[in-house]
Amino acid sequence: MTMKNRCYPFINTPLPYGYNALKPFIDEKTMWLHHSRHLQNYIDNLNKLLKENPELQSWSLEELVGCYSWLPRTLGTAVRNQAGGVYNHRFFFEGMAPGGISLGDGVLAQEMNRTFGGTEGWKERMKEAAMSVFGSGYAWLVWGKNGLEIRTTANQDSPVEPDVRPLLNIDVWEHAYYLKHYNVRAAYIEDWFQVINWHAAQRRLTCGGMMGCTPKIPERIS
Ligand code: MN3
Repeated sequence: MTMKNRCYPFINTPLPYGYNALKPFIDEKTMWLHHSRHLQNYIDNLNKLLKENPELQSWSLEELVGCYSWLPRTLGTAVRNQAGGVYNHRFFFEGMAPGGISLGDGVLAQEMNRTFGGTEGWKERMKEAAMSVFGSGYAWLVWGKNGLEIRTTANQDSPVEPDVRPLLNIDVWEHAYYLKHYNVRAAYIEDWFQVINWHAAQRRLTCGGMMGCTPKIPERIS
């Protein structure tokens, strides 16, 4: 994502891979619908909201997602849902790559070993968390105050908070898997494990931000 796209008006940048590139784990039609329809809707709704609320046009996506609670309640809820939908989907798409990119042996690999006994132990815990989301939401791997943690969020909520650095997420809304995996969320989670971009997660841990290159949300926005 370019700096040009860090605040209003947001545009739907192309995926860093083709819609068919995650096959056979995630199918082309699902990726196309998910990116060009679902994410596009969130972007359009967010732009509309910001057009009506110009004081928020200089806020970055991370600021919108992390600081919505400072806004009047109705506006805050709308920002939380629409900006969250943009942030969470971009984060999800950037966290995958054709055939997956392995974890390697950097800092994140060491922390994965320390916390989960390696990626296999992590997968068990992550799968449990992703299966536990009732209805629509996400499961996340984040870097928190005490190291690596698994979290879940409902709807389009995001764990963008001071002292928390999101590293990976899996979208478990049904639209993310229903065409290929029908109602079998567990099979979709197993397939997602095959396309994780661990290089992106490592970058996010080291540098923060969605792409591993943007600053953390500030303590206070006036
Ligand atoms: Mn989705």
